[in-house]
Amino acid sequence: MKLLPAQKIKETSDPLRTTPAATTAPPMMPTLAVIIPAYNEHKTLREILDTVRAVPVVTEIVVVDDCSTDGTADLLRAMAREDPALKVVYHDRNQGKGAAIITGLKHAASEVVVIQDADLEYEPNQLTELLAEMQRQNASVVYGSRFRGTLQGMRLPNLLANKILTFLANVLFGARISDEATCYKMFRRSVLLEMPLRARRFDFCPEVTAKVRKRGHRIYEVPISYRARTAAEGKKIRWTDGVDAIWALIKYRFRD
Ligand SMILES: Nc1nc2c(ncn2[C@@H]2O[C@H](COP(=O)(O)OP(=O)(O)O)[C@@H](O)[C@H]2O)c(=O)[nH]1
Ligand SMILES: [Mg+2]
Repeated sequence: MKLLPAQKIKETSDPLRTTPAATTAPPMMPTLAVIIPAYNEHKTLREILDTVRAVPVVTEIVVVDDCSTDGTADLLRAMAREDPALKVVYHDRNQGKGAAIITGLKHAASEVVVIQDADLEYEPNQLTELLAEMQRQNASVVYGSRFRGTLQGMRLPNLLANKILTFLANVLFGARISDEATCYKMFRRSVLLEMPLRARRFDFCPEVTAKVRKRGHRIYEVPISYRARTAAEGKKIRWTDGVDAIWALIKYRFRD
C-alpha cells in the first residue's frame, strides 16, 4: 500500500454521520459501550464498575477478565449475577490488555465505544464530556488528554515515554494531539471494525492511533484529570511496554 506523507492525510468526517434534522432539538446522544480490560484488579473493580454504571450516558459495559489470579473473576461472576445487564467475558489464559480490548469489542453493540482501565486512574464521569465532544464535532475519534487537563503522580520515565509517543504520533501521522497514550480513547465502533487490530499488550494505543490517522480520521481531544497509581498499587505497565509502543508507531507507519 502506498502511503501519503503524514501531513497530507486527508481528514474525513464519519461516513455514518447523519444529516442534522432541520429542527432546534439537540441531537440524540449515541449509545456508549465502556470496555474494561481487567487483570488482577480485585481491589478496585467494584468501585470502578459502580462509578461507570452511575454515568448517565453509559448504555453498555463489557468487562474482560484476562485470566486474573487474584479473585477478579469470582468478583465479576458475583457482580454479573447482581446485574444481568453487565457483560463479562473470561479469557482462559492471560493474553494482555490489547487482546482483552479486542475481545471486548467483539461483544460490544453500541454505536460508540471507549476504553476504561479497571483501576482508578481515570475518573469515569469525564466520559460524558468525551461523548458530548464527539457529538458536537460529529467526530469519529475523541481522546481524553491528561496534558491538557491535570496530571497527578506521573513518574518521570512515564512522562518522557508519553511525550515521545505523542511527538511521534504527530510527526509520523500528523495527529496534532497532546496525549497519545491516554487510556481514554473513544471511537465510533464502525471505525474500529473497518481496520485489522493486531495488538496483544499495551500496543493497542499506538496501533489504533496510527490506523485511525492513516484512514483520515481527525482525533479530537478533551482535557481530563488523571491520578497515576504506583506499581505497589497495581500498575502493570513497564518501561519495555514504552519501547514496544514506540516501535509499534514506527511499524504501523509502513504496514497496516
Ligand atoms: N487484560 C489485561 N489487562 C491488563 C493486563 N495488564 C494490564 N491490564 C489492564 O490494563 C489496564 C491498564 O493497566 P495499567 O498497569 O494501569 O497501565 P496504564 O494505565 O496503561 O499505565 C488495567 O485495567 C489493567 O487491569 C493484561 O495482561 N491483560
Ligand atoms: Mg491504568
